Amino acid sequence: MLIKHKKSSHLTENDVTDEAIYHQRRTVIKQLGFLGMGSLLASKASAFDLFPSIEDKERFVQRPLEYTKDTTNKEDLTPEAKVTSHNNFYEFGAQKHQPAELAQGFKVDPWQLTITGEVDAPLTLGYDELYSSFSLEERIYRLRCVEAWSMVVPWLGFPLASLIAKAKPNSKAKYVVFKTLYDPKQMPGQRNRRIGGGIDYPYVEGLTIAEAMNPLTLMSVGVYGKTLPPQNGAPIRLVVPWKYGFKSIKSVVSIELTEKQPKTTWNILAPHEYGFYANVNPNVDHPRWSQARERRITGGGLFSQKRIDTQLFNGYGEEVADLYTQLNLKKYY
Ligand SMILES: Nc1nc2c(c(=O)[nH]1)N[C@H]1C(S)=C(S)[C@@H](COP(=O)(O)O)O[C@H]1N2
Ligand SMILES: [Mo]
Repeated sequence: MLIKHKKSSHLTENDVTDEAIYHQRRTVIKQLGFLGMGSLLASKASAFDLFPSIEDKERFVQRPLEYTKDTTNKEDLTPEAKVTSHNNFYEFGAQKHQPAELAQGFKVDPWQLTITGEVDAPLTLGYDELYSSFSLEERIYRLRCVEAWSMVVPWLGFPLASLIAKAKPNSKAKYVVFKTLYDPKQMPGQRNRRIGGGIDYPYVEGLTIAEAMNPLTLMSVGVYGKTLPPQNGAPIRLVVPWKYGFKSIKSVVSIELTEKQPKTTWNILAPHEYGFYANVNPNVDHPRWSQARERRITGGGLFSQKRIDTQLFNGYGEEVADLYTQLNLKKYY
């Protein structure tokens, strides 16, 4: 029996989504076990082809979602095929199509994620623990790249706050620093500066502790109801929906709590263009282009996009604006 923990209090998809989205998301929810054993077995034959192994196929079936939260007011999801084929993951090449191709053999099991630094209870999570230590939730978030394209993505994951709480931060913990795996053997962009876009690896990102503890900040292990594909940052990546996409660091092996603000990858590379905060802000242009609007990658044809206005904090002001009341957003971009 695969569906062990389902509580009657769990919402069904009908409780939380309207009719159009219900149909759009049926297959996803099927894979998550909401529709019971029969449909689960039926879906196994067809819908799980993207998984690397049978164990992975069953991962999210074993754990029902705590709840499904759509923070976009039902904007159309970007189709799965585009979410998994139009990527920025410079370790696997600086062109959008490269990660999906060059990351296919990326080995993510075994994996170790360590939480260290200004904490009383440092901890290490192995591959299986990434999926079993926390209740997984589905969160539908906008993703706004600093390059002015955007998507709407159904992530699976757990709040970063619950992970940090486990490590028991001490009073010196002011920042949270994340690092991506450094493994030039597996990552062509780390072997070759031209392929890797001139970045000094490992890729490093950071948040203030308040940003890290905000309930919107997610550690994601899946997308569209399945284990994360390598090009989206398997086995675990950060998702910070009110900041430009480059903050949402992929394939994380280390989380360190520090007293000092860290130097972060894009800020080191081009400090005038990419700040530490990187909050989505239509009123603060990139030196080389406007941030007032964005190209939303939508369903339909391969290149179908729609031009829309960019929202302050990517539309998440209600949840996060109070973090920045003391901050000059033009100076601290
Ligand atoms: N390690 C690492 N993380 C990364 C990147 C990267 O090149 N390396 N690119 C970032 C950028 S610029 C964006 S827009 C998002 C893209 O995430 P996606 O490919 O899942 O849409 O990942 C971010 N995380
Ligand atoms: Mo990006």
